[in-house]
Amino acid sequence: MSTATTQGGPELPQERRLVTEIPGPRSRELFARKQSAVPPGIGTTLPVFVTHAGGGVVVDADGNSLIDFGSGIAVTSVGNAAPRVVERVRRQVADFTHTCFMVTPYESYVAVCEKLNALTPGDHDKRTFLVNSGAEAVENAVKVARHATGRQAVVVFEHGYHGRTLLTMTLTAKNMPYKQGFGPFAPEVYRAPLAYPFRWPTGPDACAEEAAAQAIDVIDKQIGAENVAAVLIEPIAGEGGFVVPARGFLPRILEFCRANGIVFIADEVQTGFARTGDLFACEDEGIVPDIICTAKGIAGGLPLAGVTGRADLLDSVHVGGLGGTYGGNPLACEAALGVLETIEQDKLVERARHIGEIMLARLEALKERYPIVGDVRGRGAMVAIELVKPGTKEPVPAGPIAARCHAEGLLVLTAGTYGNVLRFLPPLVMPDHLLEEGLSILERAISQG
Ligand code: PLZ
Repeated sequence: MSTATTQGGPELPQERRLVTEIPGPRSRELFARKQSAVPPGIGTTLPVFVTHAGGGVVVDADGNSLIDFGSGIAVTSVGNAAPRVVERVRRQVADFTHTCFMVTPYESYVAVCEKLNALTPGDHDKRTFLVNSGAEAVENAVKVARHATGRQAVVVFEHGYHGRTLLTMTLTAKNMPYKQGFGPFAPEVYRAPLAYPFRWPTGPDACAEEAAAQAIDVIDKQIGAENVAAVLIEPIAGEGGFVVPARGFLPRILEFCRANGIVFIADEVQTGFARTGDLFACEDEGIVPDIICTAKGIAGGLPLAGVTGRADLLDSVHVGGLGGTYGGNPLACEAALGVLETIEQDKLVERARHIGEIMLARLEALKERYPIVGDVRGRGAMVAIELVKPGTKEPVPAGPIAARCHAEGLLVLTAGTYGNVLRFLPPLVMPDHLLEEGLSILERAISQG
C-alpha cells in the first residue's frame, strides 16, 4: 500500500492511509530530537514529521497520509507545493534570491502590490507595501495609522488575535499562552466588546446593536474619539474561535470610524485570499477598510504579508519610514503571483463556498445529534464548532476530540478564548471525498463523548 513518493503537490495520492500508529516510530524519534533542540515554548499540535504534502493530504516520515483540515493555519489554501507556485519559485531561485527591495528593486514586488491594490475591497486609490509575517503587517498598519492621524490610541476587540510581537501580543486578547509573563505591554491599546452571537448575554438578536453601542461607548467615554488613531478588527475572529460578528456590527463600527476620522484596519491575515468564500471576508458586508493586513494564504507558505490601504494614509509616511531587509522577498513575491493565478484560474473562491456548504450542512446535522456541539459557525472553508456541556454554555475543552481525530489521521486544529472550539481550514483544493471522510472521522470522535 505504501507509495514511495519523491514529490509533494496535487499528484500525491488523495487518500487517508495509516500504516503505523500516529505518531509512528520515525516521527517519535524526530520528536525526541525536537525536544532536546527546541524549547517547549514552541508547541506541537500533532507530532508527525512531514515529508510531503499536497492537495488535501499531509504525508509523514512513517508513510502515513493524513487528511489536512488545517492548511498550516490557513496558509496553504491553494494546496501545498501548488504547481504554479512551485514553477515560479523554482525559476526565481535560480535567477536571484535576494537584493533587498529597498536597495535595488525588482518587478515581482511591484506586481504583487498592484494586484493587492486592485483586488482588496474598494476602488479608491491604494498603495501596498510588503513585509514578512502577519504580526509585522499589523504592526506596520498601526504605525501608518498613528503617523497619518497624529493620534496614538488603538482600539481592539475581545477574542482578537493579532500576533506575538510586543505590540501585536498587546493587541491580542487572550492571556494564556500568548501574553503570560511577557509584559509589560505596549501603551495606548484599548479593548472593546465583540458581537459574539453565541455568547451575547441578551441573545443573538440584539447582539450587533448592543455590542456596537458598547464599543462606541468605550471609545467615546474611556478614550475620546479624537485620540483614536485606529480601530483594528478581524472580520471573523480566527484564533479567538471563528467568531463571526453579528451582522450589522462591522458596518456600525466602520460608520463610527468614518464619522470620527479613525482609521479602520481589517486584519485579514487568517480570513484573506478566498478562504471565506469571498476573496476577502470584508466583502460579505460590503466593508471597505482604510487599511487591510494580509499574510498566510497570500503566498502558499512562503513568508509574505501585505499592508494595503488608502493612498493618502500610506503616502503620509516619510521616505525610509517603512521597510525591512526581507520584506517582499523575490521568492515570496513569485509565490504570491502563483497563488493569485491559482485562485483565479481554479475558481477557488467558488470552491471555498462549495466546501462551506458541505461542511456546514454536516456540522449542523452533528449539532442536532450531539448536544456537546453548542454552535456551528463560519463562512466558506473557515468553519468551526464550539463545544459545551449539554444544555449549558459551559465550555468543554476541544483537545480530547482533536486528539481522537489525530489518531485516526485527520489533522484538525483547536481555537477559542475558552479552548473549546474545533476549527476546520481545509486547503481549497481538497477533493470532496476527503472532506466527507474527514467529517465522518470527526463525527465518530464526537460520538465517543
Ligand atoms: N492576525 C488574524 O490569525 C496568525 C497564529 C499561530 P503571523 N494566526 C496564527 C500562533 O500560534 O502563533 C495571525 C492571525 C491574525 C495576525 C496573525 C499573526 O500572523 O504570520 O503568525 O505573525
